[in-house]
Amino acid sequence: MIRSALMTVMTAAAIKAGRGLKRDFGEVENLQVSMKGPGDFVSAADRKAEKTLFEELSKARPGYGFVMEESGVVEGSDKSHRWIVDPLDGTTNFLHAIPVFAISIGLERDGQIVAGLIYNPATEDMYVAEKGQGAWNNDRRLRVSARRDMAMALIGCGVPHLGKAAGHPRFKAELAAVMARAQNLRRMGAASLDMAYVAAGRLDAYWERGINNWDMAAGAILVREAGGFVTDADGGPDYLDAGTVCCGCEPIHKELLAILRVAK
Ligand code: LIP
Repeated sequence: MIRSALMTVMTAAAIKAGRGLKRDFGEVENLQVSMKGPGDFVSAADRKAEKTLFEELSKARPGYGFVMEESGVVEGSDKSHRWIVDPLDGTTNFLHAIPVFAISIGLERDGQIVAGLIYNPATEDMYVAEKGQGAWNNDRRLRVSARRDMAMALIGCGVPHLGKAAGHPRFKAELAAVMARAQNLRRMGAASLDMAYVAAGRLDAYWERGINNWDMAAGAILVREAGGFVTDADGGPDYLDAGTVCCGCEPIHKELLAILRVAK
């Protein structure tokens, strides 16, 4: 377990915001059958969680900047630090009352992610990592998978939704190529949890295109502190800016990149 002042701050903020999300998630299950549906309700839940996170983190670390999914960029007086926050990652799962969603908080210091937290309030699953202090799931130390054989590997992925039809041809080519080599694939619907599962060794690797820095920031340090590798989906280092990610244990990450590179 990480017992730093920083992780205490991040954990307290996530748990406070998570209480509201957990309550709203219970409501969403009732709204599934209503004509209006839960759309607006989920947007309100998302914004409420973000407001709580902003207030709690600002109180504890005044001056830090923010990059947030709903409210965008808030410049801080401390130009070295910024929080990269997704208050509700896995929005579509939440909307459909599927308990696979998370609060994701990353802390960037001088351009490097130095701490991350991913919390699923529906399952009380808390994943934390801090530079040099390892990656943890509640009080279990995390290590990436030891698998070396792609034919035995379980690979996470992200399916572009209907509104991202431009990405469908490339994804279909990549999916076909990976299906021909990996044991199987999984589509969880929340990038942060996909990366937490890679850090926990449950997934051997994961890739996705068309996601945001707030989806990846916390997951990236979790994977690295668990002994894994993180690049963009083309093998480059600037995944947060590229909006794509490929991560995993070293041999499977390397082989997955090679498969994606030639997928046409
Ligand atoms: C989601 C990601 C997911 C991706 C979805 C969406 P959101 O983030 O976690 O991996 O496939 O398109 O971007 O929108 O739920 O915060």
